[in-house]
Amino acid sequence: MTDPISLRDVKRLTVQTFAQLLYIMSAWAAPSCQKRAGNAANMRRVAILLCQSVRAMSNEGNEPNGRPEEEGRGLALEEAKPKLKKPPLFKVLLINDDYTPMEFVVEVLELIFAMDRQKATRVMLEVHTKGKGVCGVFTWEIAETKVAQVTTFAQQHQHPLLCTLEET
Ligand code: TYC
Repeated sequence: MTDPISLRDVKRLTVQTFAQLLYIMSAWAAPSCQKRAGNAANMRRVAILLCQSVRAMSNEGNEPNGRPEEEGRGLALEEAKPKLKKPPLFKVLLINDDYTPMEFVVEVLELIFAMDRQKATRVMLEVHTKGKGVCGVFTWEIAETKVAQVTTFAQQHQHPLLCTLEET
């Protein structure tokens, strides 16, 4: 007759199944998106930790001669090296127009892009003469916030100032 299944076996199998599911699911987290790739790496790390605890659980039942009860039955996984990728960067650009006062543009550059008056004047004149100019380079969330701040501030003052972003 086969041995009855112990509570420890049930626990171990549950954790092992969960770890395997987690590992499989981590492959679905599309690596095209940086945030999700980070989540996938975390899921894999958790799955590996769970597998290690499953192995530890199996070893709790070692025979007196030191032979593990379940040698080789766990998932054979190696710790994945964390793949760190630099985030994509975005240029925030000001676009020239004929109506926004120069002084207002300088103020925007001082207020929203933390430039001193000298630098703000230089950037404003560059936009004025070349048609567009870079106010700064940021990660996506920050760049998007800066564009929104400039747009709202310009609208509040009824100026047609345009601000956009461009991937570097
Ligand atoms: N061309 C504008 C003027 O002569 C000044 C200006 C500069 C407007 C930069 C927009 O992004 C801009 N008043």
